[in-house]
Amino acid sequence: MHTLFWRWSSLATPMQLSDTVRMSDQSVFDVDVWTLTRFVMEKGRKVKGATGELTQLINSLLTAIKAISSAVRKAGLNHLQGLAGQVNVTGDEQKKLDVLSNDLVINMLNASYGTCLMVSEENENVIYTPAEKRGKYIVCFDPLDGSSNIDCLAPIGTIFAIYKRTSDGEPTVKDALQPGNQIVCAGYALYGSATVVAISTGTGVDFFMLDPAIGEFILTDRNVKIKKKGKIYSINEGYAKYFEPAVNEYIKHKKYPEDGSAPYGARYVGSMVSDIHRTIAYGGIFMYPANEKSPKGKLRLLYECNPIAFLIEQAGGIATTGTQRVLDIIPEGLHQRAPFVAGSPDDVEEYLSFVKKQKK
Ligand code: AMP
Ligand code: P6P
Repeated sequence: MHTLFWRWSSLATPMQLSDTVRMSDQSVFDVDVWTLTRFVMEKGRKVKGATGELTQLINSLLTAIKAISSAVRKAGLNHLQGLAGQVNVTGDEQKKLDVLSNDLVINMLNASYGTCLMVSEENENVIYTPAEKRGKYIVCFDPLDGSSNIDCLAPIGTIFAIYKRTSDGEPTVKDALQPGNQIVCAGYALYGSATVVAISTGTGVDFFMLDPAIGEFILTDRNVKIKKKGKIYSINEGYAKYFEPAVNEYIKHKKYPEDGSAPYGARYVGSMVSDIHRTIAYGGIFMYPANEKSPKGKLRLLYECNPIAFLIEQAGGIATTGTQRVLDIIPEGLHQRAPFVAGSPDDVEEYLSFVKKQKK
């Protein structure tokens, strides 16, 4: 009798049906399913000298993500929506789900014995792993990004970036202030119509969908690549009054193309993970540039810009501040902001041509 994992054939990756057992109701039993846990273990086993610490850390993080997914979907029933009354480091009022998600990630990472230090959007200072549980990794994360969308049930997400410590002895804040080009692993979870994890350890991006029936993330898209050019631009045009001229010139070009091409579609959720996942899946450009009100933009470098820039580049896209590659920024502060424009290479290059024109 097989140990049976089943899922709807529509989610199946193109695989030999010999690996699955078709049932009368058209669902299929996958007796050799590729879960994210298995995928990460397989990758780790292939690395000479790997101790399994990173694998254990990633799988512990997945436990937190599964629990957050469950909490997000029950928030209305469990009265987890609404304000927790506290205010986080960025001055946003903390919602109960924010606090719960932050605690889940911190506890699961401490329990992984893989981290020595963490940076969370919800904590002003670094979080040190208790000495007896320390490993060699630093994790920068936003436990629940887009939380202003919680009460209207719009998609929200968790974002993380994992670095290897550079110091010996006691970990310090300096271990967390590494440029994004040092990232060992980065990913996001999107709590949307389904829960999906996009993850990369530097050899491409893979998508995994949560199958709630078995509580496992199932591989659905292998080595995802972003389109060279898309048809969607994504920016909060409510700030147009404060944008630099090049940004408004670029947006105008997308709406009224002078070359006879079709105008782009506009999409903006206001939840970075949701806007980015669509950009990777469909192509196009996502923009949160600097503006008069926010000279460095709004998005945080360590736990929004860097992990997303890493994934975008792994998918064949470009992530820039408008003047430099996001991943090359040398961080100076835990919660510093960075202008962020990312997506299909042809679209980002076209935006940069408008920035260059403005400088002349
Ligand atoms: P470890 O000793 O298990 O923490 O692994 C040492 C290094 O091997 C990590 O920093 C990664 O660069 C690589 N590595 C280990 N496990 C994995 C994995 N599951 N996927 C990709 N790379 C891995
Ligand atoms: P605005 C959510 O608060 C967030 O940090 C990102 O997820 C999102 O992309 C951005 O802010 C939205 O900001 O100013 O357009 O509401």
